[in-house]
Amino acid sequence: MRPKVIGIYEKDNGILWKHDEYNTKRNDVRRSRELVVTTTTALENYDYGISWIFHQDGTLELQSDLTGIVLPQGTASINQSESQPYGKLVAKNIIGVNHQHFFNFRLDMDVDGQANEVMEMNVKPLPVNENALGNAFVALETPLTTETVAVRDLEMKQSRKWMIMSADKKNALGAATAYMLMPGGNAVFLPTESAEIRSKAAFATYHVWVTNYNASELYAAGNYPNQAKPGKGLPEYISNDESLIGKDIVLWYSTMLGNIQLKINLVG
Ligand SMILES: [Cu+2]
Repeated sequence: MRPKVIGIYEKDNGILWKHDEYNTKRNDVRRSRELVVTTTTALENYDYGISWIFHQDGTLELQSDLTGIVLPQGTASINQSESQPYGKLVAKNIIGVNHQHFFNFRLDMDVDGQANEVMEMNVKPLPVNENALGNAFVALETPLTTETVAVRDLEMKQSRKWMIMSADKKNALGAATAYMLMPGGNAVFLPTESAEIRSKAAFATYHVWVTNYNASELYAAGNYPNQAKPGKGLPEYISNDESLIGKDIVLWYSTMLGNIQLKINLVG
């Protein structure tokens, strides 16, 4: 592993856009070329790849890759049929232990300047008295106005997403210029309410936090997560509940991978 090294490369990723026009029988296609900036970090048994992917349609994509070896634990078992609630047998006498990975991304947003706002979007069906055929639904927009209000979770049933918007600039159609946070796969923090890790890793107990920019607020779990007192990091950063209207804001997004080993055992 060489320190302070990043990889920068372009790659083809198939179709960026296509359309086959029924009326004119014309078929157009444009290929997608991506610029990838990547770094890899080995931490004990795991190797983590973090790649920023810059797309031609303006999308900024973050891809996290996990490789290396699983978290192993010895066991007397040599047969999967024996009870193993905390993991799955990956070889004779070895289980891959159930565990979670938490990634937090600090995104210092400046969309069309520093004066930004955050809007939460929830898609909901209209109530029955306004919805005769039952098929009407709307995207409701709710501004997240202060730091303590902007502690949020994903909600798949409402296709919840967050828009980081300019507070004063409009696009050609009169809408605020904006970037939208498009969550990928995620999970929830599994330790119970009484688990000590909740006070040390409070950032991971919610998916989204938003703070006012502060040059000293760099780490979701605080500067010294292992030996610090509880409540450092994001809970401390939002404790003064600053306004998020027209501010230089920082968006913090936590994503969790639950590793439960799924494996076809081909060992003879
Ligand atoms: Cu893992």
